[in-house]
Amino acid sequence: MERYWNEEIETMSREDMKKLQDERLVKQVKHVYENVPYYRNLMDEKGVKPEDIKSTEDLHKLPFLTKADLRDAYPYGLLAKPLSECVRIQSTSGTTGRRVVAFYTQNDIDLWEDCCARAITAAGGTNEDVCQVCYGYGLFTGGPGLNGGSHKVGCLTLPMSSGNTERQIQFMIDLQSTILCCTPSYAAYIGETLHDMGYTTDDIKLKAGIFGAEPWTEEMRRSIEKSLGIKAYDIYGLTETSGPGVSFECSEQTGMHINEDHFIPEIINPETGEVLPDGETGELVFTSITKEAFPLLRYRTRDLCVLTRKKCSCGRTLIKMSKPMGRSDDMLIIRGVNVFPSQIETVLIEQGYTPNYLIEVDRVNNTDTLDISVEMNLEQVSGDVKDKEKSLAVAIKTMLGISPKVHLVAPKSITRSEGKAVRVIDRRKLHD
Ligand code: DLL
Repeated sequence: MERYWNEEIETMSREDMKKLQDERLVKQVKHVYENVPYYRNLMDEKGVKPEDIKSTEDLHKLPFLTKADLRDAYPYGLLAKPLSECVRIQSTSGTTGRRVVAFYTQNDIDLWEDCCARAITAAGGTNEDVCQVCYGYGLFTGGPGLNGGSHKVGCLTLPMSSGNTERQIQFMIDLQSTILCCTPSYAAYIGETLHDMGYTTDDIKLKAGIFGAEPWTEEMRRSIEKSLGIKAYDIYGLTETSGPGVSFECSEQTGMHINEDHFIPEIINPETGEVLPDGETGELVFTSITKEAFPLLRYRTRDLCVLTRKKCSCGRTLIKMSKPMGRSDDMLIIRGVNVFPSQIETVLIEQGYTPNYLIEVDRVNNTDTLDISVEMNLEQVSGDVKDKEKSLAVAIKTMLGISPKVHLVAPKSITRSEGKAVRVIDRRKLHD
């Protein structure tokens, strides 16, 4: 039987949800206009007043906010509450430019943790569970968010953070963890280490994993499910919108339900900003209608996905977003062709390779080059490696339309990830 954390909200009729969103949106726009001069200026420039926003139908009248605005306004420029009412900051793990700093009142933390509790409950979590949280703790939102959600549900919470993988497994066995929360790439690494240590899935009690913070494919999902003997659930979010828990997967595993009582989603054409109908792929935009300290309106996530309102077998009425195929700025343009690392991952796993790979792009004599190093497992090492490289290159060409150079490399030679995996090195950027 499907469990809900907040059945009333999660299964609310569309009419009631719309009413709730309308009310909250009107209030939020007023709150932002009155308290955030930066956004007030943007609204004034566009000639929009809070009174013009009466319902979600008026959302399109509001200006967008982008990461560039967050950088401009760093650190306090988008704060909508006095510092005396803020109790926490979290920040992005970003390596370029200024970090994004997000602020929380106590109420913001409560609502955020509540969203994570919904995700844990949808993955089957109850107060009988032992929940091992191996997302990073600290400024990154993964650890604190899932930790708070796990407490709310009443799970015995193991605040492991990432790293020290053999110790993770020892705790998993000794304490009989039933739920694992980490990035999918770290989950794959934990699965691999479990088997390397001589254990099997019979030695652990895990039943579910809650994995997110980076793009991962269906093929990767199946591979993790097999190596850990679990059902793997996706979870999505970003620092700017509090962190994990903006959306989460249910037992149907066909996309993530968005917590629409807190976040109104839109899909736009990333080039023109035009709002697209449900079912079309575009950039996801969120308006947070309950956040007090850092309430972003029409924030452009740069994540590309599709929204669907198809009825879900779990009974939730919350709209669903597809797995983001990557950020619009993660997309590689190689010899004029759009390439997402996730497309390459799909082919590799389908062809029986490990999810350990590195994509390197460069420009030689004005031509883009694409080199993909793929790790073999022990059985793959025997036989004609050159032949295998050729046939993998053909399979990737069929998917992408361009030819890569494939290098099959020795087992364990590609660095494992304990957080967000780095799968692409684009050297063209270094020459520019
Ligand atoms: O990654 C928050 C998070 C923590 C989500 C733990 C889920 C689990 P940021 O570091 O700000 O926040 O990165 C946000 O990561 O815009 C997406 O591009 C990507 N991302 C997050 N979840 C997913 C997912 C956290 N399930 C950025 N699938 C987002 C694909 C994801 N990409």
